[in-house]
Order: sequence, then C-alpha cells, then structure tokens
Amino acid sequence: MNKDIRNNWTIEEIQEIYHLPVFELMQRAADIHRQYQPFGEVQVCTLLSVKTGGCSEDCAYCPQAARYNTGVEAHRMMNYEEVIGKALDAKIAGSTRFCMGAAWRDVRNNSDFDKVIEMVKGVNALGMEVCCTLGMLTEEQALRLKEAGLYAYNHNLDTSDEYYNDIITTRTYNERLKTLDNVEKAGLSVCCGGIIGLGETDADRIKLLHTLATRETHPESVPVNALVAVKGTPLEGRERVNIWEMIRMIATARILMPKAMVRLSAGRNEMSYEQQALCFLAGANSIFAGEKLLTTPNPDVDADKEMFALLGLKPRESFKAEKAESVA
Ligand code: SAM
Ligand code: DTB
Ligand code: SF4
Repeated sequence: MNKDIRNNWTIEEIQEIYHLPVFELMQRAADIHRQYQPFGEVQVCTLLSVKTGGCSEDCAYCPQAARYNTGVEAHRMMNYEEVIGKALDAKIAGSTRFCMGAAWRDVRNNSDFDKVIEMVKGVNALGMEVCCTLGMLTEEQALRLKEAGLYAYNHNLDTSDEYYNDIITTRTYNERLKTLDNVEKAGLSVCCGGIIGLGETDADRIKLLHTLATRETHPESVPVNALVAVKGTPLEGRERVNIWEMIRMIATARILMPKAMVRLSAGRNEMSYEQQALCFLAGANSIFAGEKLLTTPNPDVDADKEMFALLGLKPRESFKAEKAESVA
C-alpha cells in the first residue's frame, strides 16, 4: 500500500496541512506533485454549455438559476452539428477533454437526454475525452452515458455538508453523494470539487477536502473554483478570494489526492500569469481553456498559449491514464 495514497485522512491532519506556512505547504505539494504527476504537464479542457439558463435550482452562486435576474437567457438545447463543431474547434486549439454542461437539476429520460447521448458519441469519435455535467442522475442514466462513450462526469460537492444548505436549498448533500456513487458504479471517471469564496470558513473548506479525500476511490479530477460573483445572484457582492486561499486549497488537495488532476477552474480570468504559476507550482495540473467557461469569461486561447510558452508547460495528451494502465 502506497503511504501517500490514503483515504483515511482525519480532519485534524487536513487542518494541519491546510494551515502550514505557505512555503512549507507549497514545497510539500510540489514534492508530491513531482513524484506522482509528469512534471510541467497541464491538461487542457474546454467547456461548452449545451443547455443554458432557466434552471429550477437556487444555487446562490449560479448565473443560470431562473429565479435570479442575471441577464443569462434561457436557451434550448444546442443542436448536434453546432456542438461537434465547437468540439472540433477546441481540439484544434489544443484541448484534449471536452465537457458539456446543462443547466439541469437532474437528468430526465427525454429527447434532450437522447440528444446528449448522440453528442457524447460524436465528441468521442473525435478522439477527445468526453465529460458531461448534467446535474443528478441514476445509475441507469450513468450507464447509458458510459455506453455512448462518456469518459468522465463532473458533479461538484461545492462546499461542506454543513454549509451546503446556506448556498443551495433545493437539493441535499446526500443527493449529490448518491449521484457520485452512481457515476462510479457505471465505471465513469469522477470529476468532483468545489468553490471557494462563497462565505464559507476554512473549516468548511477542510471538511469538503476531507469528504473528497476519504472516498474509497479519490476523484480522478478535482476542480477548484474561485467564485465568479455574478450580478443578480445572491452572492453578487462577495469579495474575490485572494490568491493565497486558492493556493492553500490547491496544495492541500494535491497532498491529499496525489494522483488526481487538480483543476484550476473558475476565477482564472482575474489571475495574472504569476498567480497562475504559483497555482501550478502548488499542484494544479489542469485548466479550462477557451474564452468562456459556461456563461462567464475565461482567458483567451492565445493568452494561455503565451503563458504555456513562458512557463514551459506542456499540454497533456488525451486518455493518458488509460494508456498508462494498459502498459502497467
Ligand atoms: N447543473 C449542473 C450541476 O449543478 O451539477 C451542472 C452545471 S453547474 C453550472 C457546474 C458547476 O459549476 C457547479 O457545481 C459549480 O461548482 C460551478 N459554478 C457555477 N457557477 C459558478 C460561479 N459563479 N463561480 C464558480 N463556480 C461556479
Ligand atoms: C467546474 O468545477 N467548474 C466549471 C465546470 N466544473 C462545469 C464551471 C464553472 C462555471 C463558472 C460560471 C459560469 O461560467 O457560468
Ligand atoms: Fe442549476 Fe447547476 Fe446552476 Fe445549480 S449550479 S442553478 S443546478 S445550473
């Protein structure tokens, strides 16, 4: 049993790591990173909102919730050709993973889901890792996605169990956990992380990391989002998280889950190259590329290319985890 890959972390141990002096924390994270991840390699993923806005949920951070006036209009599901075109553009621009998002509470067995299944098949045929984030789903729905060629499913826990109800009241933490189990049972790769800057305490962040790092199998990828405070949402006035908080979160995630891809997700648009470099040094090894996340701005592809060149970063090839397993 590898001493670094553990799922018996205690809250106290995580607390201790999270509160280490920054240089010590980063050094520890960088050591683990160097040992478990190819050095200087960063996964480049592209997001596309295939069904935007009009969502029934009350997630306090989300510009797509129908109940807030954020200026995000509700759209019908995008058509197949358009989506495949966007995936191809993303591939040409250097992305190896394509993630399709829908502003749904949960997946329904209807014609929109049939369309997503076709999109998954189409993107998979381009040789990209396909990911979806569609809200809660059953094991049968997860299996249907898997059979269509889905590689990963994103479903965030967002924050601690205790703070969850202050942010979302229209579903429970346990329902989220159940979906993660369904995703795992279907043999899909789990992408699960959270958001900082919602007004949570350090203890909430530590609890979230504890929940992720004590799962029987760690998520294959862990997105760390900084809140994008969107006008019209209940969190519109929140202050931007400071970079050191992002670094603490990333470094702790890296130490707790050495083999996971830790994704520097929302919030990158406001970060300098230097700040992002610190995040990579702290163990982040994945980003979302392209000028839009789902509805909010993200650095453009040329700026990221410049940053990769300046820092000497290399994009990670697709299906690397599977290729490594088949050799072992
Ligand atoms: N509707 C599905 C769901 O909630 O699972 C999938 C799409 S949802 C927009 C995906 C994730 O985006 C959320 O779980 C949340 O972590 C993140 N997110 C949404 N709005 C955000 C914001 N303003 N800032 C940072 N992250 C955000
Ligand atoms: C994740 O953790 N972050 C992404 C992706 N998974 C789906 C979404 C960020 C959304 C930011 C707000 C927006 O653009 O609407
Ligand atoms: Fe809907 Fe997902 Fe936004 Fe919540 S985070 S309002 S479920 S789209």
